[in-house]
Amino acid sequence: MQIIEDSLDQLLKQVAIRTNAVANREEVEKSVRDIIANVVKDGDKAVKMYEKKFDNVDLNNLKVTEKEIDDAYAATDDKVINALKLAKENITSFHKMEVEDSFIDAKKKGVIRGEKIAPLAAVGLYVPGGTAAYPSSILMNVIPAKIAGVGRIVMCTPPQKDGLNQAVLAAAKIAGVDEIYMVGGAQAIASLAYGTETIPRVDKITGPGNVFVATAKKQVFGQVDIDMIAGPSEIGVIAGSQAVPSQVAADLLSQAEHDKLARPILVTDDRKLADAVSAEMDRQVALLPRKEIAQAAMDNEGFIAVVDDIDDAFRLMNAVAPEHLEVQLPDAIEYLNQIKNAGSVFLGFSASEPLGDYLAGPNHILPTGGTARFFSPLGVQDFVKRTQFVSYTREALKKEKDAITTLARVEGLEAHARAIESRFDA
Ligand code: HSO
Ligand code: ZN
Repeated sequence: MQIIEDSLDQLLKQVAIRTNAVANREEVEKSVRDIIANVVKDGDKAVKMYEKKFDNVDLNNLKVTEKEIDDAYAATDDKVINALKLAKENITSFHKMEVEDSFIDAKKKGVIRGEKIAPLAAVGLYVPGGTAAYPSSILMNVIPAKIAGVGRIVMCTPPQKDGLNQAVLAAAKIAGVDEIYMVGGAQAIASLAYGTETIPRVDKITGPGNVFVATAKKQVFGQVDIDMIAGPSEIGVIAGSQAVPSQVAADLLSQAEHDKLARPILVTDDRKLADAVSAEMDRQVALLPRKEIAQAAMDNEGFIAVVDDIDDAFRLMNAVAPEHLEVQLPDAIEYLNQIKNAGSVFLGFSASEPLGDYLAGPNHILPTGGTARFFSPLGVQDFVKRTQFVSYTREALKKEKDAITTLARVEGLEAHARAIESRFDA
């Protein structure tokens, strides 16, 4: 990978150029708009037409049957089932700690105020087709929704030439998905957002997808809620001289193999480590089944930056705001406060990123493309909404009456003022 050694100012400039979000192409926006309009107009008929057009399948039934799901589960290797169950246990115990409580306050005489947290009624999960259909991502999406108390979890995934991926169906069963539909692309997102005769309308759509899916999610936002728009995976590693080059290289490659536009980044204060990691990556990438993808990511997006000291490494990495950040330094936990922008942080020499992708328990649906500046990992909080409430006695209202009517009249809203005063009419 390219090694850059420069002043922090110059490196920060380079990072700013590299992390600008890619604009969506206009034609995609237009065809997605048409697909959504047709699904709204013609429902299942339009969905089947698009499945024929884009996935080349004639679908009679969009819904995957219970039997198909049970058969897939039964056909999945026990080792896979057990690994999924262990992952579920860890993800569940972690996400249970995210649950927020409703509150009620009655400190002021005659006044009750509060906020009630309640689950969304129905959520839709999009699972991409092909090799990007990850069983682990199903657990990561569904478990927080379940813990939040979501009543209905609907999954959409495109039909595949040789049938749906068994491990995906098994994961859906283990996670507790309620129903699965064989629909992909923008037509799936439109169906979930507006509902068809077969596919129910949901309140929120989560899950990654290609540019059509991402564009459709943006276009239906407001009709439904969506999670963040997932971009290619990123891994930032901050490592000092004690790090083991072969391990740093292996971790960088773990995310490089996701996508040709994945972003593996190492920032170090040790030029020798930079050279050794670069050499290791070249050696290891050649041995990977997905070497073309990983190599493209290294060439397109990857870089190694050599900085003066570890404080500068954190400054630079905060500007990158990577999806995953590994801190391969002794006493790594001591640096937690220096990390301002990162989706998920892996502390110490043994916390290799795939630990978080599969098993540790924190979510792996994370902000990418620099959006860790303002977005958070997917969690229980994403599947609830808050409703606030108040109750006042007449005496309590009397004390605030003048302030309310004053503000109402300053805004020229006489009926507001009179509504309050009506409680005190003789
Ligand atoms: N690293 C990916 C998630 C994933 N990895 C799924 C393996 N499977 C998200 O950034
Ligand atoms: Zn991964």
